[in-house]
Amino acid sequence: MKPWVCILMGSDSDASTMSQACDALDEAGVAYQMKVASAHRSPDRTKQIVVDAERDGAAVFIAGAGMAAHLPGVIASFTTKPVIGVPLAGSSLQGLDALLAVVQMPPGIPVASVAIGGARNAGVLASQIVALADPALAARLKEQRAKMAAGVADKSKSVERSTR
Ligand code: RP5
Repeated sequence: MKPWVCILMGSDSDASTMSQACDALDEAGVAYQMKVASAHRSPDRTKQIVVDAERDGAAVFIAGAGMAAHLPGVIASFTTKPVIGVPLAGSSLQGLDALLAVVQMPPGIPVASVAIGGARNAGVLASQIVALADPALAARLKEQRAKMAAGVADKSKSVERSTR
């Protein structure tokens, strides 16, 4: 069974940000599924999806939520696979509420957090975790880094100025 990444989000209103995780996984060639499951509004559905996903070979979970963002922590309570939380801005606190909810996990049930709205990095990090057991994927990720480095030099050319 080829490892894949299970992406969950608290609401369909999170989809435009969370799809950036899919973009990163597409670029890396890592399989995924993305669904809505709320820690508060549909706790039974959330548990079932996590249990089924782990049984079916999910290697990493990515969970995005805003406000009282308990979804990543609840997922982590149902699995020992790594869980990456994506705190989302969607309230008057602009994601700070979600960030604190995601990172302040009790000892023994960790959730790794990316930045507020950092779904792309969640996809990259999940790819790196899957690559631990996949040398071909690890090589592709190294190629992506090399392209990124070349891109910085290109961007510099368009803004470089000098008086010497
Ligand atoms: C959270 O509440 C969701 O993750 C979303 O970010 C936020 C608002 O949800 P909706 O009211 O848009 O469904 O659970």
